[in-house]
Amino acid sequence: MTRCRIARSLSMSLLTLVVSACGRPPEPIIPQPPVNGDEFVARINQEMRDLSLELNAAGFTYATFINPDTEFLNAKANERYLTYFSKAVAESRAYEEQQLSPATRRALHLLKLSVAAPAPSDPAKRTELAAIASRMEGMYGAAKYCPQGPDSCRDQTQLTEVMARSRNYDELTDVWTGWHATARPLRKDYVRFVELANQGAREIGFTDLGAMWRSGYDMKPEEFTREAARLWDQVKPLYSQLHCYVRSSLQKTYGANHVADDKPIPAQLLGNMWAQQWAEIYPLVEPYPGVNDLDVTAALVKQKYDAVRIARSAESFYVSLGFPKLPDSFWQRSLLKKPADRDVQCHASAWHMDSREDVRIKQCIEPDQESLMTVYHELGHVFYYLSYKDQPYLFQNGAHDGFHEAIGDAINLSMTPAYLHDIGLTGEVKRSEQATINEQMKLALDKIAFLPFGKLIDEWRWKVFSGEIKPENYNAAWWQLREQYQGVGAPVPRTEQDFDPGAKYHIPANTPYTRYFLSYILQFQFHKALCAAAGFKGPLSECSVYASAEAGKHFRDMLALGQSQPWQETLEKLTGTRQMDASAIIEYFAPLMGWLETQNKGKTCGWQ
Ligand code: X8Z
Ligand code: ZN
Repeated sequence: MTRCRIARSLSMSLLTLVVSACGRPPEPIIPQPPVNGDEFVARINQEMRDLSLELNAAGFTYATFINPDTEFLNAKANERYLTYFSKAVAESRAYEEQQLSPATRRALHLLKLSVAAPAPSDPAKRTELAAIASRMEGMYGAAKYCPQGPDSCRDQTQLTEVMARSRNYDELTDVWTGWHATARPLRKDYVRFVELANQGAREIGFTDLGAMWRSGYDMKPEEFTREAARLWDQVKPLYSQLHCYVRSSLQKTYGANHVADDKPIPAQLLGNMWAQQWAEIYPLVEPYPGVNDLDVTAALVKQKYDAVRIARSAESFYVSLGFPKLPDSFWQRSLLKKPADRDVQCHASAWHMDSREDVRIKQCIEPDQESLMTVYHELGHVFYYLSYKDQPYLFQNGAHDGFHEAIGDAINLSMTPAYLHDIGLTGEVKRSEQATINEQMKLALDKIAFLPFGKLIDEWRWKVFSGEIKPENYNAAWWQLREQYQGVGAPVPRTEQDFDPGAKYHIPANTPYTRYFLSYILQFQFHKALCAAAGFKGPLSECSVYASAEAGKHFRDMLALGQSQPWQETLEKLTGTRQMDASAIIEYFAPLMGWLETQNKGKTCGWQ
C-alpha cells in the first residue's frame, strides 16, 4: 500500500478472472463462500495484495507522469479496487456474528477502513467518484500560476521557493494569491466528491466519511475526537508563545500597517505557501544573530550534493540503526529529481508497490535543508514498509497512521547540529545557552508552528463530511478555522468563488491529515524512548541515536508489528505508556519556552 492515496490498495483475486477465447472482457466469477472467518480473511489478504500491484503501478505512473492517459488508467485501477472493496466488505458481514479470533476480528475491522474514500455501490457513481478523485489529484499536480500568459508560468516548486525567500510584501501577496487561484476549478469536483464518498461511507455503516476516518484509532470515534482536542490543549500554550514572538518580529520587518498587534498574522509572511511550517523565516526571528551558523543548505550546495547523495545520506542513518540497505530496485525505480519535460506530482510520497520489497519514493529533491529532512521522513515510511512486509496484507500499515508519519520525523529529531557536523553539513558547533535557544527556535518554527495547522485541516473536513459546513460556506469556514487555531489570516479578501482548502495537496488527494498532528506529538515520545534505549543522558534536544544498535532494535521491533495489534500496545512496548502525550515535546522545548515567556512579557499576545 502507499501513503497519500485515495484507495489504499486495489484488489481482486486473479482466480476470479478468466480470459475468454473470443477476446471479450473477462467475466468475474463469484468465489464460493469460504468455511470460516479465518479462511475468508486469508483469501482477502491474498486478493487485495494481488490487486494492489495494479493500483500502485497505475498510481505511481500517474504521479510521475501526469497526462490524460495516466489519469484515466489511474481512475480505472482505483475503480476496480473500489469495486472489489465494496464486494469484500459486503461478504465480510457474514462473518461478523461468528466466533472469531481477535486477529481475524481486527482484520475484518481494518478491511472496512482500508480505503480513504469508499464508493457507492451504484457502478455509475463509483466510476464517477474514481474519475473525480483522479482528476483532482492531477489538476493539483499540474497547476501553475501564469500572471502574464503561458510564458510566465510558475509551478508549485517555483512558487514555494518565492514564498520561502522573498521578503517583499507585494510579491508574497501576488504569489500567494496566484497559487490559491489555481484551486478554484477544484471546488465543483470537491463538492461532488464529498457527496459520493459520504454515500459510500454510509453504505458500509458509518455516519459519514469523517466518522469512518476517526474509527481507525482503536477507540470509539467520539473518544478519538476528544483525544485530539486534549492533545491540542496540551500544546496550545507553546504555540501561543511562539505566535506572539514571531508576530512581533514580523512587525519589525513589514511594519504595523501590515502586521497589527492584536490581529492574525497575514498568511503570506511566514515563509510557506500554507503558513504550516515557518523555518524559512528563521533569519527574521533569530534570537541571537550569528550564534552557531546552521546553514545546511549552503553546505549542500557548496558540496554539490545531488538527489542521490542526499537520499544515500538518509539511508545511511537507518543502516546505522541496524536496518537493511535499501534494495537496488529502490534506486532504479524511485523518482528523486523533478523531470524537466513533464508534469509530476512533486508533493513527496513513499510507495509500497508490491507489499514486499519494491519500495520507492517520489520527491523533487533540491539541495536544501527542507529536502534533506523530507527524504529522511520519506525513508521512515519506506523502512516501515520493509519492516512489516511479512505481516498479512491487512496488517501492513502503521500502528495508526500517525505512527507512520512519526518514524522519519523521530529520526529528524536525531539530526542534531552535532550529527550534521559529523556528516560534514555544518561547521564547528559550540554549545552555549544562546546556541540552544537559536537551535530550538529554528526547530520550533517547524514543529510547534505546525501543530494548529495539523489539527485544523481535518476539523474542516470532518465538518464538511458531516454536513455542518456546507458548500456555500467552504471558504469562509476554512478561514474561520485558520484564524481560530493558527492566528493566521487571509492575505487578501476571499469569497466563495475561492476554494483555498484545495490549494493544499491533501484536500484534492483526499489524504487524511490528523495523522500529522498526532505524529508531531508522537515523534517526541519516540525520540525520548529511543534516546533512553541508547543510554543517552542529558537534554532531549542534544540526543542523537545515530549508530545506536539498542535504539535501532527497539525501533525495528515496533515497526515489524505493523497494525497487527491495537496501537496502545505497540506504543507501550516502545515508550512504556499507552497514551499519546505531549509531555515529551513540552520537555524538549522547555528552554525555548522559558526564553519566549521572558521575551513576550509586556507584549500584546493573542488575536481577535
Ligand atoms: O505530506 C507530508 C509528507 C508526505 S507524507 C511530505 N507532510 C505534511 C505536509 O507536507 O503537509 C509532512 C509534514 C506535513
Ligand atoms: Zn509522510
